[in-house]
Amino acid sequence: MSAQELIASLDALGTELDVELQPLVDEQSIRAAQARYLGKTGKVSAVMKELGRLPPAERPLVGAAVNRVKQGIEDQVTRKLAELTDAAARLDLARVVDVTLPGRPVAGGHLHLLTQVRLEAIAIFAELGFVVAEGPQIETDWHTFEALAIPKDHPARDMQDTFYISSRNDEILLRTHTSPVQIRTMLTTTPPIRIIAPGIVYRRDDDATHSPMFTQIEGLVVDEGISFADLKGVLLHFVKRFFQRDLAIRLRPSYFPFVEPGAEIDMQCSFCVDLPSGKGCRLCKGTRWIEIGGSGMVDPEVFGHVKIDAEKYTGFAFGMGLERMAMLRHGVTDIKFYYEGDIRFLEQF
Ligand code: 2NM
Repeated sequence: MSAQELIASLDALGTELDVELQPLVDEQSIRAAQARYLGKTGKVSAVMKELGRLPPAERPLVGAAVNRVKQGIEDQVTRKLAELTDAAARLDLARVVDVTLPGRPVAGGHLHLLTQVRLEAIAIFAELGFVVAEGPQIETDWHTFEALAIPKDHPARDMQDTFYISSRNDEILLRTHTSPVQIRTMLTTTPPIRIIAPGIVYRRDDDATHSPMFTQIEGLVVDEGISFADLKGVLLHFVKRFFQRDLAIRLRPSYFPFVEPGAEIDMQCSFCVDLPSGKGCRLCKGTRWIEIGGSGMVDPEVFGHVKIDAEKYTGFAFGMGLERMAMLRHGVTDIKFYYEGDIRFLEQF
């Protein structure tokens, strides 16, 4: 064979091996194929034996081709073995991981109990035609106290009860109720007004039943001919809808500087209403009534501050604590549970 013919037959070996390797699926047979080409009695060695018959000048050319083809064969075998390990690894994985099993469920989040209760309360009042009003949590003394006819020496204004933002003046504070929202609405809106003001308020209070930060929902209606009967009708409807049963309410005379007359709102104790007449329960301290908020007819002095004609308009207002409402609805025993963020508490609702 000429040098040219030898090089051509060497090059053909690469393609030949490719065809041989294709169907092989185990290392042993791949190694055997490798030996058939590169082994002592292999196809490459056979070509090399021909080398001696060539004129010395042509031998280096064919020698270089032998080395190139040998390297090529090594590479083909290495690649084939790598493919095999890859496939084996995938097969192994498929054996230990059952891909048909359902996935691990991701725990879905939900709204905080207080947010749920707030939205439910808003929805009930919305059915009655109320719209939500909001305002800043950092307020002025005027919107929080002065406009509500709360006198300068009233205990609510005391440093003991109110968080003031600056120690040098008493003008800027954290609102202690959401009533400044009603004041702001009355300043910018002409009656009829029908608003509900839910939101966070702050007081210097911290014990088992009081948190320095809590949530209120207040309501305000101002129009011609609004009466105390309208107030009672709205509150009764709210309590029945919120607690989903036919509970009675009573309005117990009480004093707030910004309403006249003013009343505390009591509802029948939902925990012992079904017990045969008698002693009541721990929650209502045996009275069978539970206080849920305050209310009253807006004092004409408040209308004066917000330039609403008290000769033409009357109005009622009320306020309730949402933490307490949620406690009564869901049997929560300590106000601190709302704010600790303990998932074991939160996920129950
Ligand atoms: C309460 C109880 C009674 C109230 C009054 C007003 C306003 F701005 F119209 F005068 N807003 N909220 C009010 C009245 C709030 O919460 C215990």
